[in-house]
Amino acid sequence: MFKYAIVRKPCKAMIDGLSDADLGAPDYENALKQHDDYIAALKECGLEVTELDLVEEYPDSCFVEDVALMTPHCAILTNPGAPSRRGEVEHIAPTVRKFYENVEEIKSPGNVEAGDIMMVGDHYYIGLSARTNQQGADQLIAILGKYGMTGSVMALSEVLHLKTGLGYLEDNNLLACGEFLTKAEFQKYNIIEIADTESYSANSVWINGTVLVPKGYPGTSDVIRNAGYKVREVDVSEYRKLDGGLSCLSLRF
Ligand code: CIR
Repeated sequence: MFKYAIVRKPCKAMIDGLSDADLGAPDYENALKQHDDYIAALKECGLEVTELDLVEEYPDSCFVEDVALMTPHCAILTNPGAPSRRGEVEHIAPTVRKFYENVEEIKSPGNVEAGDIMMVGDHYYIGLSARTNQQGADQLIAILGKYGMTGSVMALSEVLHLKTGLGYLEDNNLLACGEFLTKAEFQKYNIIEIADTESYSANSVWINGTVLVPKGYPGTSDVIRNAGYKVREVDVSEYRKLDGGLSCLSLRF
């Protein structure tokens, strides 16, 4: 069960955020509305939400998931592979330290963005991507080991972050699409296949029995409902324009 969430209000400069999506610039006013509804959804799932002020100098700073990994035993401040995002870490650190006594750090030349990390119980899958490198993964696995947890790495070829194409729904159920459907490591899970046409929604988020699903992907909502979950749709279309998924907009712990 998760108790808390941390989010950061998007800044106006988000229109200059990193993106390969080719969907145009986000509409700031609409992004703010969507962010409010995202927060409402987190609260409906029973989370106590800490809402951080916007940080204008970092266009991608609303994607807080990438800058810290919150585990049951420690928090780990990451070191983003995207140079324009590195400074976001010092802005999240004081809030992370309020919640955790044990705070660890990934250090250069290691890079990690936590959108590349998927938690399954005490195990953490780490995607090696343009943003997360082997040194970063090695540091992370050593830190996890110190606290009795484990990690393993996985190469990514098609997606930005590991969780761009995956979502663990607990109870052995794994949402997956594209390159992840056939990964040997995942065959022990009950794979719920997401159609290529709805691949963006593979990044759906389990929170205390409810699954937050991006709005506009009816096939995914149906398949998750059929698996026995309550579904709460959240419109995050403005964030999709920046390659951001549902999970990226919060830290949940
Ligand atoms: C970036 O490219 O870093 C941001 N525009 C989007 C980050 C999305 N985060 C995530 O998938 N965990």
